[in-house]
Amino acid sequence: MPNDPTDFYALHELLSPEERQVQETVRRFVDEEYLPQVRKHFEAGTFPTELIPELGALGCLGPTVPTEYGGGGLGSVCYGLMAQELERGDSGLRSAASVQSSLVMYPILTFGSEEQKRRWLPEMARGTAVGCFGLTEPDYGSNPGGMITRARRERDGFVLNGTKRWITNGSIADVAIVWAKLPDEDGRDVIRGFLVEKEREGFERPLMHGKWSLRASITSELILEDCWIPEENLLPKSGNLKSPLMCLTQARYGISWGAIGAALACYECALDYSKSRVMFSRPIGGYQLVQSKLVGMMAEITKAQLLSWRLGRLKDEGRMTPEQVSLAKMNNVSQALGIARTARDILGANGITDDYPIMRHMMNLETVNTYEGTEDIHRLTLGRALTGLNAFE
Ligand code: TGC
Ligand code: FAD
Repeated sequence: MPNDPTDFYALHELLSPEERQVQETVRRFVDEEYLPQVRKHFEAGTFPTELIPELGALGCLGPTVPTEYGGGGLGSVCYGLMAQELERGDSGLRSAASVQSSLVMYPILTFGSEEQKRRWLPEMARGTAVGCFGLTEPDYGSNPGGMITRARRERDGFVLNGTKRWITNGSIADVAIVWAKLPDEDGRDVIRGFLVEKEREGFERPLMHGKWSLRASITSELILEDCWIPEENLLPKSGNLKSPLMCLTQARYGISWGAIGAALACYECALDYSKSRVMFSRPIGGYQLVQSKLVGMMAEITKAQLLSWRLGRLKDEGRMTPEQVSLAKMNNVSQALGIARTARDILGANGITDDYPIMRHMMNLETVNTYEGTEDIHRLTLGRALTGLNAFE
């Protein structure tokens, strides 16, 4: 075989020794520690919380955060490869790590005070504290700028009221970053980020039930009813919708890599199966139609790998744009979902069982295609960039 079917363009040659080592280490952890238990958790609708400190020890929590705050001080391709390997296990595992790294540690690092950074970042990097990110509301998903959650100034602090929904890690988080509207000195509403610790009065975090997707992940509501927090819990440098959107750009970058992991798991499974499953006179992989499907999967994985790798290099050079991230998130997740469906087809009836990981990945990818900006939202973001005409108004 002249080419590795999972790395057709020899991408590993574009990685540094450190990047390769990070990838191998996380891959081993997923194979040895996570995959043996994922079926149990997916069936029960639970997340293996005891693995969170292990993710910390592996460096998967805040890998790009500077070492002075307990982070890994690594580059963006390392972060991407971690996301890829975690999601090869399950999107729920990658979600737990990417929320912590990109949606909680990143805003604390970027918009937080020195005290907030020292208080939370080292513990979060170790996985001894967990965070969540509350932006979406029941009536404001794709359009978070319309959020209803509000803060008002009271008793040297703020009183928060509102409901956030679909919040990953909400029920297990020690602290939530809650985005809410606060009037400025001129009475104009400005979206600000607030740190709300789990024990605050007036703060409930009920678990959401009934998901067919991302079952091995905690998803919760955050309910704030006259919840008072002190002045020092405001993220002082946050301001306007741009702040949470900047966080989303970080997370979407990681998701573009993560989706490749899920796609690889499905594709490798289908490729193996096609060589051993005999129907009519030969292994089904010997039929032209099946080969065409396998080649289509491999081609899309190869393109996705190159997109994310290039994006990572641009990110480290400080040249990555949100629109480039939209393209990679939209393309890679949508292609991964298509690959999962095709892989399921190649396995026939066996493909719908939990003896194989495909259906689990397929169901997960339905969420991944929706959260962090739906496929439509990224398409419209790109359409706006190309034409200069804003479809969101
Ligand atoms: P718009 O006028 O476009 O933007 C307002 C300001 O923000 C800037 N901006 C961005 N900055 C950084 N990164 C981005 N991706 C940015 N997008 C926009 C923009 O330049 C502007 O700046 P300024 O200086 O002019 O003020 O705002 P809009 O209201 O028109 O909304 C645009 C839209 C629809 C693209 C945005 O609202 C959007 O992205 N909607 C999708 C919502 C979303 O993705 N929610 C995700 C929730 S979190 C989640 O799903 C976590 S899942 C985690 C897991 O389990 O892994
Ligand atoms: P809607 O915005 O109601 O969209 C419904 C449909 O309408 C979609 O197809 C969409 O593309 C389409 N649509 C919307 N507007 C337009 C338009 N202008 N033009 C064309 N089509 C349009 N959020 C958080 O804040 N934190 C989290 O940790 C988090 N974790 C999540 C975990 C899970 C398991 C899930 C499922 C979601 C999570 N989310 C989280 C929420 C997620 O970000 C939202 O679901 C997502 O942004 C879409 O919002 P919505 O579900 O309200 O869909």
